[in-house]
Amino acid sequence: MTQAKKAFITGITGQDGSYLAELLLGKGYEVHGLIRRASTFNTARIDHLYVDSHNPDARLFLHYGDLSDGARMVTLLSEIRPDEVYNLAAQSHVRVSFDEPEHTGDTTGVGAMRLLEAVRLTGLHCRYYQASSSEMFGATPPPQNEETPFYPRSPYGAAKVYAYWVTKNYREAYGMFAVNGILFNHESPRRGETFVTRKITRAVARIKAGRQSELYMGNLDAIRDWGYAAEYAEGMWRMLQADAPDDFVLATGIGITVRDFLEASFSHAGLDWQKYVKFDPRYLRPTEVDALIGDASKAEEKLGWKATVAPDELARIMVDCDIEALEHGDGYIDQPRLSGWPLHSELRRG
Ligand code: NAP
Ligand code: G4F
Repeated sequence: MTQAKKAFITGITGQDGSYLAELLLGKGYEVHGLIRRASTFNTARIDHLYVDSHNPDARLFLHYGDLSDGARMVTLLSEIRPDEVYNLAAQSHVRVSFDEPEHTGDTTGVGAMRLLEAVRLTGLHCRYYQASSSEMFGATPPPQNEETPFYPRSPYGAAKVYAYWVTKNYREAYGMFAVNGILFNHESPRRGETFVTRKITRAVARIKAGRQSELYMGNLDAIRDWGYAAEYAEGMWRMLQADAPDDFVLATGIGITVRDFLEASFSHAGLDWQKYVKFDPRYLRPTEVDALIGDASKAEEKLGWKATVAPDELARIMVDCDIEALEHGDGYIDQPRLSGWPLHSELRRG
């Protein structure tokens, strides 16, 4: 019998980590995830995947650790000996990175180097995925692809540029199979509540239910290329299955404004956004990224990956799920709605 492949995911409790864990378990992997110790549980996005480790069927294992602790990365990698490492952990909020620049640089930037160095020190021949970001392009106008110069506009963007280059450097210096997935904004019903799309769709559900009457927002003119996160997890995995390590953009190629996303979300619930949305300058950034629209033709050509959910359809999916979540209360987890990808129904809630 061939042994199951082992994957190690940092950031497994986040939006992308939960979809990636689902995908890999569905493909028969043994999945190991890094979680931070907290005084309350922070595993809501992966609870539906968890089987007690005493059960012989358990294939998801969680380990305490933090990207700020390089020694822990070494001990964990030596114990687990994964075939694939996905570095998704980061302080991932751009606005927050202006408030916590040092912490963001330490986890989002130097954290990647700690993990790469741990791979090197343990001598593992594993494949490494770095969660790079379209935020690295910053002020460089769209469309952006793998050749577009970086011009980060936030401490977060600058930290991701460092992580991108250190990943490339470990590939060139030590011959590691280390890749950068340069992902444009991708969202889902599991998106953190303070990112703009989820803030909007959650507000729509609450306004519809009479639980909220106003929504305070910042810059409505920013353009983003919002795709569906579950599809992007498939793209990450495909990058690590390629014959040679390379860097890839994943995006839908469609850019819409925050205002357009408001319109799509509120109108789907039969509401007029202009009646509820108010301006609050606290949500502006000292430097803004005006427009991100990706060109993912390299991923389509070399990986056979193409986004199938457009931003307006995504808004409708998220509004429907937020309305459903309000009705379900605690413990609700969305069902990935993938038209073109293999489904893993055995992992879903019945
Ligand atoms: P997310 O929901 O904010 O999840 C971030 C994850 O990182 C969480 O599991 C968090 O753990 C963990 N984490 C944060 N700091 C850590 C630390 N010091 N040590 C260990 N774990 C830590 O982010 P996401 O949307 O899933 O994004 C995944 C990755 O892709 C991130 O690196 C993000 O920057 C990058 N990215 C995201 C997008 C996007 O549009 N979603 C686009 C491009 C790139 P807790 O649960 O304990 O907080
Ligand atoms: O949803 P956002 O906070 O996402 P942002 O800044 O684009 O960053 C996300 O995507 C990056 C990829 O490009 C990731 F790397 C990063 O980790 C993160 O996932 O803001 C989107 C836009 C911005 O222009 C922001 O100024 O929405 C604008 N916005 C307007 N009002 C708001 C608000 N953003 C937030 N979070 N909250 C508001 O009230």
